[in-house]
Amino acid sequence: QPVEVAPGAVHVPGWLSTETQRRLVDLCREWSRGPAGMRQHRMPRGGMMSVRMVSLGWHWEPYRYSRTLPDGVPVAPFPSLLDELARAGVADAYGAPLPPGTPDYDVALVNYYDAEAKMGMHQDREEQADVPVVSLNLGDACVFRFGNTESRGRPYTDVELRGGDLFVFGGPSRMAYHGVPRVLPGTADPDAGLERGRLNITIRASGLE
Ligand code: MD3
Ligand code: FE
Repeated sequence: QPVEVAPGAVHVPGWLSTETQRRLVDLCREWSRGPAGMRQHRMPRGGMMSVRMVSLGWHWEPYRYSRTLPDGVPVAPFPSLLDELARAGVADAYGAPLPPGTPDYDVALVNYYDAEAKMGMHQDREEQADVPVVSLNLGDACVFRFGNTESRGRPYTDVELRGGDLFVFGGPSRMAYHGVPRVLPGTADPDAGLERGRLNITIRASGLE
């Protein structure tokens, strides 16, 4: 069932059971509460991001990871459940577990997209470890744009990511430009716990500390 979109970029549609999706949506609601909860951040060039985020373990700020949010509030801890899910996801996507000695997963970014939110084309290159990024998708589907390693522009491939899908980005795909040009409102499975919007949990190894 895994589909290799590019070398090291593997899409596994329907990987999360409905029950696990509901459990993750509940956890995202918990993580969203409190002083270190869901926020809208400023972009490197000054505008506000349309995506709302919760950072767990570390917070990405232009262009480094920090243990504190921009106002000094400590980042909430990284839940070990997400390390377990990420490792299981890599094993299923690649057909083999991560090799022994691979650094642990220690960062998760929970991204919430309302119907209008989008994310521009960018690379994720602040991590100091070459460990595949794991993306878990909940709620509404979106158009995910997977590009090349040279520029934000063409060639790129548009993939529809739906609630319950897993995507793993490792090897040569780890440094590819990628973004979310649009959400597809009203496409969520009503039984999967999120009635509106899209949640994406990206799980990474910072290689720090
Ligand atoms: C490919 N998030 O948080 S998930 C991000 O749907 C981010 O919220 C998007 O891009 C989202 O940085 C896309 C898929 C994703 C995440 C990280 C990657 C793809 C990636 C890192 C390297 C290559
Ligand atoms: Fe990214």
